[in-house]
Amino acid sequence: MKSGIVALIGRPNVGKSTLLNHVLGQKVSITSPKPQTTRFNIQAVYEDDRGQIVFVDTPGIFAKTPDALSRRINPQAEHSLSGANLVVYLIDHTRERDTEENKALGIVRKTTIPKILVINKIDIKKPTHIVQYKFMEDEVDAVVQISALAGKNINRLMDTIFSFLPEGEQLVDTKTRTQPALNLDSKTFISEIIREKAFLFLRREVPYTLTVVVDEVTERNNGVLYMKARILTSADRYKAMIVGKGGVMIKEISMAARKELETATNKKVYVELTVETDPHWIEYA
Ligand SMILES: Nc1nc2c(ncn2[C@@H]2O[C@H](COP(=O)(O)OP(=O)(O)OP(=O)(O)O)[C@@H](O)[C@H]2O)c(=O)[nH]1
Ligand SMILES: [Mg+2]
Repeated sequence: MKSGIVALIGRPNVGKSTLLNHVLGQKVSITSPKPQTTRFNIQAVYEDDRGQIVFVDTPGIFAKTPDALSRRINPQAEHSLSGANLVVYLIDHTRERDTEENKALGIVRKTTIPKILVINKIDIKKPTHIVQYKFMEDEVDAVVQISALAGKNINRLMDTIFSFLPEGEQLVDTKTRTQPALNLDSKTFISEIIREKAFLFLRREVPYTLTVVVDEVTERNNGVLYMKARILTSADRYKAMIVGKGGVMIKEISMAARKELETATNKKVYVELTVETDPHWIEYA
């Protein structure tokens, strides 16, 4: 069998997490139209009769690190490459190549492991800046055009990935772990789903001022999964926006999270969500 660790690298919003979810056929990593959705490396195991792949989804590489949160999450992508067998470098042809892209390319160039360039979002024809990315094709071992969202050419990409992986042993014993084998505990998974909904509904900078902490997950006698969580945010003005007028925003976030968590667990879910101001959350998040 073949086996190896595959790092998904690229600037924010190129579709790394969308691709991972599509490959696994299950949501393991949250996605949103806003950059910096993924904040830490997420590992998930893919298996078929060809072998086993440990995918590492990474936070998007960005050029500027203006705040403590960005400074902390930026090195994660680079770190993921240290143990990887293969890098899948994603680009978004609908956006111009910029300093951020150059930084991502710089990180990819530094590694000597095989590289696959993945041109994502080919379901979008216009706008396209694909010519700006052409030169990259000479620097990589293979190029595959895909749509992670529409599921186009994913099989071709998987074939290409397997073709570069070495023969080896199973890296993760999936029998002893829940499917899909993930490096997240259930509280972290729940907090990620809630954070995703906050990213979707809140505007401008608000998503970057918050984190989610899950305090309790209990299955009640009536079969309902009770989840108690807090959104921590850095200032009172953000708290007011997260709560919303008459509590409409927080209600919307918890309702959307509940729906998705019910689908994921196949149980009735009750989410009790509150908001707290805590300017120091970044230090211990
Ligand atoms: N049209 C189109 N949209 C896509 C495709 N892949 C991803 N997207 C969208 O692009 C946005 C960003 O996707 P993510 O998967 O969150 O991107 P990411 O690279 O993980 O972003 P970060 O975690 O912030 O680094 C989401 O709104 C996705 O729905 C695609 O193939 N086609
Ligand atoms: Mg992501």
